[in-house]
Formats: sequence, C-alpha cells, structure tokens
Amino acid sequence: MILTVATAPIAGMKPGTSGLRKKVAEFAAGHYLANFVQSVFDAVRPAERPGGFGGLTLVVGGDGRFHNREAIQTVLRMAAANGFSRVRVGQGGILSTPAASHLIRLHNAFGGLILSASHNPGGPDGDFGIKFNGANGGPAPENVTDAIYVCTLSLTAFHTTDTPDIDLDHLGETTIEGMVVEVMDPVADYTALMRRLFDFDAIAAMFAGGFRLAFDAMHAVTGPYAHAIFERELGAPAGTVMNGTPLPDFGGHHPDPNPVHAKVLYGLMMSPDGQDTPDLGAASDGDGDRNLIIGRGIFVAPSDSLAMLAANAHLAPAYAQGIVGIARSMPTSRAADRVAQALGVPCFETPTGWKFFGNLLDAGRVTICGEESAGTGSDHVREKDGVWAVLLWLNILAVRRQSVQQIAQEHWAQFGRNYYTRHDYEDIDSGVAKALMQSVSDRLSLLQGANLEAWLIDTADDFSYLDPIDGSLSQHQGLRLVFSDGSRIVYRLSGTGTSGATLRVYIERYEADPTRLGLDPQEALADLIGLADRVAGITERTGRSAPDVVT
Ligand code: VG1
Ligand code: CO
Repeated sequence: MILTVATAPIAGMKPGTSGLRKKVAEFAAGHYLANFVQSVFDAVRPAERPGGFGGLTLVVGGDGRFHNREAIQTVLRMAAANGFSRVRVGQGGILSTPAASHLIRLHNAFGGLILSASHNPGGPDGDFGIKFNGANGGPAPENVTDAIYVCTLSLTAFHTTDTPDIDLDHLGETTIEGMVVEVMDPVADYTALMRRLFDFDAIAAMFAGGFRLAFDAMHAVTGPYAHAIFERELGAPAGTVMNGTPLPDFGGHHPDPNPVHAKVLYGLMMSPDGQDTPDLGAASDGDGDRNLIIGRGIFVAPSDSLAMLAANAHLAPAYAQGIVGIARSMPTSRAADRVAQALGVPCFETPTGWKFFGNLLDAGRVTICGEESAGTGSDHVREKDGVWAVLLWLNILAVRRQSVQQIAQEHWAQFGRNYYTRHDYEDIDSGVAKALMQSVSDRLSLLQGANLEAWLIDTADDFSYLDPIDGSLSQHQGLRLVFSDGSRIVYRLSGTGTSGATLRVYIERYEADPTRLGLDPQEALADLIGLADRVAGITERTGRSAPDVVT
C-alpha cells in the first residue's frame, strides 16, 4: 500500500561539497532520511511529464557503511511510492560512486541516489551521507542542490509504502507497488567499461612478468571491484588487494586514502630496504572515487598525478587520440596547466567538488579532470574514479616500462615541479574558523599588491567561477593569495565535515631549477607555510600548533 506520511521540515539539510553528510545517529533518527529523499524527488520531478517519474529508472547503491542497507530499503519504498518504474540497485546495496555514475549513463536512467559519506569515518558513531546524481551520471549541480534544500524547508509529507524489506543479496527482479527492483551485479558493467578503456593484455603481461601492485581498499567499497579487476581479470597475485572486504565500520579506520590513514601502505611503499616493496601502491576511499598513488619510495602528490596522467594518457587505448582539455579545481596545483599548455589544449579552473566538472565534460571541452584531494577522472563517467586512476597508471607503466620514480623525475625535468601541500586543521570551532576566514577576506584589498616578508602578492581574491557552459556563477569558493612568481596560498573551509569546521590551507610553489627538483615538499614550502600561518593567524586563533593532516 502506498502511504503518505505527515512530516515537518528539518533544519540544516543543505548539501555540501558532495551531498548531505551527517552523523549516523542524525540520519537514522525519525524521518530524517525520508525528508531528504522526498525533497530530492520533489525538486527533480520532471514537471513536463504527466506521469512524473513513471517510465523512469533510478540507480541506487552505497559504499556499504553502517546504515547503508536500512537506508536503501527506505529509498526503494519511497521510489516506488513516488512513481518510479524501475530501480537498479547494486547487490548487497553496494555500488561505488563511479560505478553508479556509469550505470546511470549505461541504462539511460533518470538519475541515482548514492548513499555514502565518502572519505568520512563510518560505523554507528561515524558519518552517513546521500547525494543525488542526474541523468548525465554526475553529481547534481548547485542549482539542483539549492532546489533540494528549498524543498527541505517546507516539506509537509513524504510518500512511502508498507512493503517488507527487499532481498538485496540475490540477483534478480522483484516489484514494489508496480516498480521493478532489479538487484544487479555491482562490478560487471564497470569492469566491462574498464576493459574497453585500457590495454588489459599489456597490464596482464606486466603482472605475469612479476610487477607487483599493493592496493588498499580500506575495507570500503572498492574491494569487490579491485579483486575482480586486478586479481581476476589482470592476473595479479592473490593478496594484491588488501582490506578488500567492505565493512560497515571500515575496520575502525578512516577510509581516506592519504599517508595518515593509509599508513600501512605508505610505510610499505616507502620502506628503505626496497626488497619486498611493491612497484605500485594505491588506495581508494569509502565510495571508490579517490585514489592514492605511491611508487617505490615516492609519494605522488595527487596534483602531480593528475598532471602525469594527463601527459601520458595517450598511451592508453581510450585516450590514444589525445585529450581535448584538462580541468582542475582551484586549489589543485598548477602542474596540470603546464601539461595542457605543452599539449596545446585548454585548462579550466573550477571550484572544489566534482559537480563543477560536469558541464565541461558534457560539452566535450575536457577529457581529464582532477582535484588535489586525490580525485582524478575522465569523460568515461561523470565522477572521479579511483580504480580508473590506478588502471591508467598501470597502463602507462606497462607501456613505458619505467618505474613511477623515473616517470615522475622525467616529468619534473620536462615541466618543472609544482611543490604542493595541503594542511588540514580538523574539527576547529566553527565560529573561530569563520572569524579567521572573515579576517583574511576583510584584508584582501590591502593584501593585493602588498609585499609580505619579501613575497609580492599579485592577486588577493575570493575565488568565484563563471561556468562557461551554462553561465552560472559560484562565489566564495576560497581565498587566494597569488604571488608574483606564481606561488599560491589558498584558504578554504571544508564542505564535507560533520562536526565543527575544517580549515584547509593549500600551498604551492613552482620550481624550474633542475638541481632543486628532489626536495621534501614541506622543506621546499617551509617559508610559505609560515607565511600562511602568520597572514591568517592560524596558530593564534585556533590554538593549534600543527595541522591534523598534511598531504
Ligand atoms: C573534499 C575535497 C574535495 C572533494 C570532496 C568530495 O571537499 O576537498 O576536493 O571533491 O571532498 O570528495 P571539502 O569541501 O571537504 O574540501 V569525496 O571522495 O569525500 O566525495
Ligand atoms: Co569519495
């Protein structure tokens, strides 16, 4: 039976950088999830179609975190009550974010709901999240997330059914109030796509020749994908995939692929003995859209990885014709810009968050996109894609027959090196964080053109982005200090956290001197790091003497 349940608006449901994220307890309480899902449906219901969602398909899946299954059952009942004709859901409720994006595109779905808080911790005390992706497979753009938020503010009822839980573990079809629920293999279509993009034979031959990969799935969603692709398809030995079973609490860890949270992998790759060190270390995050790349003895900064992948993409079959353009988020280093320039293609600078790449990708203006936060992807889907990035690295390594270290060194020798770091101050008081940002913002016009400790500031501004495709304007996307030599300091507040505020400070300096390409980034950037602290008064205002995470 279809039920209409009375409800009242719940405050604070404004989607952030990537969907709505809150503590599990908040999501699981009362009508919280139902309110948000109904607001999504109300905001995106096609007004011009008399049947609403009739005849349309929704893709549903999540990263397997605590509360995933319960949330999926709620979404299924509500999709049926709101009139969808079909839902395609990953077996066990599992779909990586890039796989969901692919399924939406492959099956011409209306869109998808992805249940994930991505790199945020899980478990009963951790975070939960949900985001809506549209028919292009990409995260809803700001005008859609704004419309969803507006709906949350005046919601009075939601539609659901009294159907018992659907079996999510067996492939096949059932129906809820006339809506077909198809439980799908979450891995098969995605694997087929990867096989088309990359030279699996060349990569398999490399593995057969003794090449070693260590892939840390962090007990998150990429485990099944990684086992299927790296071990079964490409013949990498069993054990290549570490932590390959998705767990509701990610094994108690934080599924954020950085040197801090992927410490074991990092230690393995950077171990000085080198004997047992794999050739490539990689990891992905909660929902499988991020990637960490570490060569033997060398951590590849995500901004560098983007540049190196763009420079070498033509070595993989999918990109053999070359790339048409690159896009990077504003805080991402300018290493990719130099590659674009050398290739004679444009490089776009967008705000943080994958939703800003969608229009450029749809319009065919860019092929490869990336963010400093370990997100890289291409026009094959409309999300960043962790396993894709690892496969592109593998394909490049298989063709070039060099180590990651050699490839990085040759890259820097050709293009110079953009030393880069991001310092995160997590869970600081929101008021303190806002005041800090405001104080820098208030001084931007004074900073512009100023000489600070021998650094001349060329530009001091609050980044805003005018989308070249649809003309939409996104303001307040980060405070930038750009120096006369191209170095940059960027301050931003995170839009994905669930408690307090996280201040991100992004620091970059370009080095062309061939004798100075092998420095430790923290040393190469030491004076700018100090300057960033003094300009914003970070230590003084937050009482923190050091960042929580340095990448
Ligand atoms: C962070 C990253 C951003 C990324 C976003 C979602 O956002 O900085 O680059 O797109 O997470 O990634 P913020 O607002 O916290 O800086 V994921 O993999 O968590 O969906
Ligand atoms: Co993610």
